[in-house]
Amino acid sequence: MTSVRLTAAQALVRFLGAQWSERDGARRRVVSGIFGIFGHGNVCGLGPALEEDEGRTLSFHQPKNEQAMVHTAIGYAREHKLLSTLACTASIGPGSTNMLTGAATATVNRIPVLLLPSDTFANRRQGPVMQALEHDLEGDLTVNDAFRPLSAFFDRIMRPEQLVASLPEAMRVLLDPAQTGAVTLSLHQDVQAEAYDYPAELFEERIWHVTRRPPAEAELGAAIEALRAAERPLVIAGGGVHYSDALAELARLSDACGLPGAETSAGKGAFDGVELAVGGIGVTGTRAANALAREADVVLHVGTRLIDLTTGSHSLFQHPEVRFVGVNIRSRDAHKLGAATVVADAQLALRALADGLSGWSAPAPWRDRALDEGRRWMQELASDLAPRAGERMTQSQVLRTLNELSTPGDRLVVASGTPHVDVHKLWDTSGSAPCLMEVGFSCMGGEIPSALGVRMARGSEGEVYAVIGDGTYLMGNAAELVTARQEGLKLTVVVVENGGYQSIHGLQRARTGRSFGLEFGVDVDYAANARSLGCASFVVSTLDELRDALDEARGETVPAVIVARVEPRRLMLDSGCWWDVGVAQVSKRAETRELAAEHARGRTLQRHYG
Ligand SMILES: Cc1ncc(C[n+]2csc(CCOP(=O)(O)OP(=O)(O)O)c2C)c(N)n1
Ligand SMILES: [Mg+2]
Repeated sequence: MTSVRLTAAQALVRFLGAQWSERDGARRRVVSGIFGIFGHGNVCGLGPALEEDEGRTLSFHQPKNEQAMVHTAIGYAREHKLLSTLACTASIGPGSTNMLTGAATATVNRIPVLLLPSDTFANRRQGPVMQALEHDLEGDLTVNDAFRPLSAFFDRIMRPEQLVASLPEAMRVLLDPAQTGAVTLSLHQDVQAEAYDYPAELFEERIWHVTRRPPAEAELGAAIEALRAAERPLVIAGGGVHYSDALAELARLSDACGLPGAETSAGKGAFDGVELAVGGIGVTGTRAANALAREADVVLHVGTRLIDLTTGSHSLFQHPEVRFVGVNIRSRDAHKLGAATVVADAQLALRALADGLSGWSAPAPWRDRALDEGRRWMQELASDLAPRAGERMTQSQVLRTLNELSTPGDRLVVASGTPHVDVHKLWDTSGSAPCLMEVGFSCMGGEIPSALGVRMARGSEGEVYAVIGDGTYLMGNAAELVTARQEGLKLTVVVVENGGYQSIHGLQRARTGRSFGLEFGVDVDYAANARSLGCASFVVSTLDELRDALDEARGETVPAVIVARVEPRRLMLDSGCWWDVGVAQVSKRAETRELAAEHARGRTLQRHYG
């Protein structure tokens, strides 16, 4: 057996450069680049290995914050439909723990990212090193153990030869759509630099075939039977439909069988161009989708993990005999709501369902109902979007304008605050930009770095927009605009200035009747801040100014930031879907007690679906 003498870090870099994914005949690098901030934990171990990587198989990029680089990897992986991602290296201690929120975002949303936190010395000759945890009971515990519950796969590399077993396992998990998430290899700083005679085969090119799991006949039969019995069927499409590239199959099923279709946040755009599309579902969805959901007797959920925003905290489906059919590559998700399950790739499962349902269609009155509800929602939306006397422009008008001026080659990234709520309700993807919504973790600060990842994946094509609130701008990761400049990557960020954490403020006022701790009360010059980071910046207070700014921003080569000053407390029309939050059972204030009691009455809608 031939061997190659390398440090663990060199072996890691060489291995990653030889890994490819393949699906439907298209090959991509599993990990095509690495983001990193060096500290003493990785600067002399992984650092030289990257610098000396002669083939430059891994491009190196320097972010400004470790959490941000994980979000960048998430955006990159989503744009590549989870078939390619980025690695992230951080120094021991705070550099590594800064990645925890990113790890959680990736794993909660089932998005592959490769995390390489640095760790203490495996040999422990130094005594407690700076940043060691020194746990009283567990001598081998370090702060990096916090990654364990947040990772789809975790391994601590305590000897260089462990990589021979660990690296292929890391690749397997990254590319398994039923298991993927943050894959974390915690690298002791001494081990990174230690040499070993690695088997040469480890570095041979390897193609990881990402196969599509076909549906099992028995599951398919039961699902078809359940759907054929439906009088009021509804389909809910989640992010899995996008990752599986199953939009055409979904459209064919819906069109052929007259199935109304609703989208989760991650599934936004899944029913693009479909006649019976009724938009977003759940708490942030449309009244049309929610009206149908309340009466649906069979709900087919595809590629969704059915979080509370989607199901209205298990209150949305009110038909007394409602049944569910779950299509998902993850068995756990397929089984949710007591569904008849089809554990399979969405594209194959939807194709098989359409074949099996051939000749059957949902009753005409229900199809007409979907069209009526859709029309009514459009009217309600139009009147909600109309200017009101005495009001400044609203966030929803800003989004509608951006929607009108965007093209299918553009991308929109949203994750938190009212931007994600409003985009789910009003953004029309047909003829406009597809949306990447991260609402599974809804991480404030994920947007700009994630948009950067989308831009890296797309090259120079189109515009990549991130729409964020002012609170999100202040919370952090706006410094990634500097990274964008360094990398020559163009982004346009729309910062909606409403003077506070207004989404939560709206919730607070609705559930407690109070206003406490959520508005800023100071002015901030966001445009000047963005300029200081080297961005082109604009401040707009009218929709005409916004149109001009968007036009100018398109022509910019540096990142652009558009600050939109909107009516501060104006929220969009509600979705008609109840949502459970913990409300106070005791309060000194009568209004809070009344609102809490009203909220608690909503709990009578909650059901156990099996
Ligand atoms: C990292 C993080 N912290 C806290 C929250 C809870 N949260 C959700 S929205 C929000 C306020 C967002 O404020 P802003 O970005 O100004 O948007 P707005 O609500 O005003 O539209 C908060 C605090 C979160 N989602 N993410
Ligand atoms: Mg705000």
